[in-house]
Amino acid sequence: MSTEIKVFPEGFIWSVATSAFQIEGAAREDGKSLFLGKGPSIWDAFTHREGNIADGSNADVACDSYHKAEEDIRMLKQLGVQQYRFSLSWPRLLPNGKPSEVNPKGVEYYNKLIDGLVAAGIEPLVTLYHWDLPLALNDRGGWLTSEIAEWFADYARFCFRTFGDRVKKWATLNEPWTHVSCGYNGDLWVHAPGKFAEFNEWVPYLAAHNMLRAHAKAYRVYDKEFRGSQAGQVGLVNIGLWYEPLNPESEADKAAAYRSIQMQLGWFLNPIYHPEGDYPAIMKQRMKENSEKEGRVTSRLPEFTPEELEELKGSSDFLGLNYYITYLVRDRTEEEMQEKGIRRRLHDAGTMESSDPAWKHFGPDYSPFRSIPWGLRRLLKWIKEEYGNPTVMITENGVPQREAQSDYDKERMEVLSEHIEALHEAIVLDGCNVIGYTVWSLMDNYEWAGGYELLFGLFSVDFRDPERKRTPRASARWYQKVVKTNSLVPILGEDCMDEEMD
Ligand code: PNW
Repeated sequence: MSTEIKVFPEGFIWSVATSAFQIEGAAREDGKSLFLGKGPSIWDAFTHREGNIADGSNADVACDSYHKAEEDIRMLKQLGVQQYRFSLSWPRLLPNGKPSEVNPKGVEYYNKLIDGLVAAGIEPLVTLYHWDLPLALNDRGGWLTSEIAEWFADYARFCFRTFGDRVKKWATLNEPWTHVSCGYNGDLWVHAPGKFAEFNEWVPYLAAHNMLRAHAKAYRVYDKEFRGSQAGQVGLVNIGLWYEPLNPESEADKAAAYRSIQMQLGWFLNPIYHPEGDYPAIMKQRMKENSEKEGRVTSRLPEFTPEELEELKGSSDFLGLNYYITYLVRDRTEEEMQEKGIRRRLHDAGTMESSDPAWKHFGPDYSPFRSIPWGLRRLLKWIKEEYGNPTVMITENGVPQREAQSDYDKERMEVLSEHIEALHEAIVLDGCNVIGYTVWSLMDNYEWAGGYELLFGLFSVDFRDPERKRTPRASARWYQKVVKTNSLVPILGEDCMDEEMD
């Protein structure tokens, strides 16, 4: 790292993130059977089915944040962050997914949290959907039914109406790419709803299609019914993987990297951010050719109607970007295309992905997490060039550790530092329009299929303690200084653990 002090532009937003299912617990609170309390989500069902979660755990209690709003706010105040990104649990608010039944206790909990944040001067960035679909809606087809766009728009309207007087930043969906790739295909991890793997040629594309339609509808609801009175912003959050050609001299590998990016991030951004709209041309072409080769008469990639294309275009006031990893990618030869059991994504893009063994790896063997900070800079530059330098908020970036590792989390400070430095370069040297940065996560929480094996918190949580005691790690103390000085400060020595965090 260079020694020059990296100061961020005035007004830069420092933030931390969580999501409802991963922290709240209280999975069956307030009388579910009468539909007066929280309804079950696809993740409640999934985690209670054997064999789905690495450590066999569930999130019935998780961080117990449903009962600890004050404590969570206290931690945020300690960090001094300007923004807190969290999500609303759709089934907690609307137990059967529809606004015809509202759970008043759920509304109460989020009111308390939002009021507390506003009183503390911390701006809420609220994600409407972070993967916890009401089970009742999944039973009627979930993301595979076209009706869900309306169901989601109704839920969004309910949230804008209920909380929009105080919430001025909304993200409709968290990472549709991950939700459909893992939830409907078992790529990377197997996630909820998780039983469609046998139809994985087309199911993820249909789910993604409906997620995009749902996003656009919710955005237009805000436009028409709330923007005038509430004057907030609505965006969506995507995960961006960066793809570097394995052999930078090879035209075939460069083309493979281009296809990979367009068929991952472009899949979700092109319809919204590209002046031409719709799915990326290269993706439509690949999907059509693949489908023809398979003897199909229509492409596995669904088509938008002209109205939907219009509704999607420009339907985002800011782009939430999550960044974790980069892959090396090369072209897949014709022979390699014939292999059995190729991952769907790689088959459809015609690519082979790998990692450089020199990249630092975190967590158990199955974990994809590695440190490639320069990938973030290249990704941001690509977004700037491809979509005309839109407003970007980094809505997640983080480093996992195993439970046994100490609260002096030197590695997390180092790796976050390197990413913040790359981000600074993207802003100052490349002119990327990035307005803020968010650490995943405020505290250790339920890491989906990884259970409690991968812990991302600036605060550790003792999951064996009924009180779920939270303790600031060194990285919390360090991030507090970054936020306070609006600059990248050196990581802290072990003696920082001797003092109380102020
Ligand atoms: C995010 N990848 O998912 C999610 O938004 C969080 O809920 C989650 O806890 C966090 O990251 C850590 O896993 C990811 O391809 C999706 O590398 C995909 C990747 C990483 C994270």
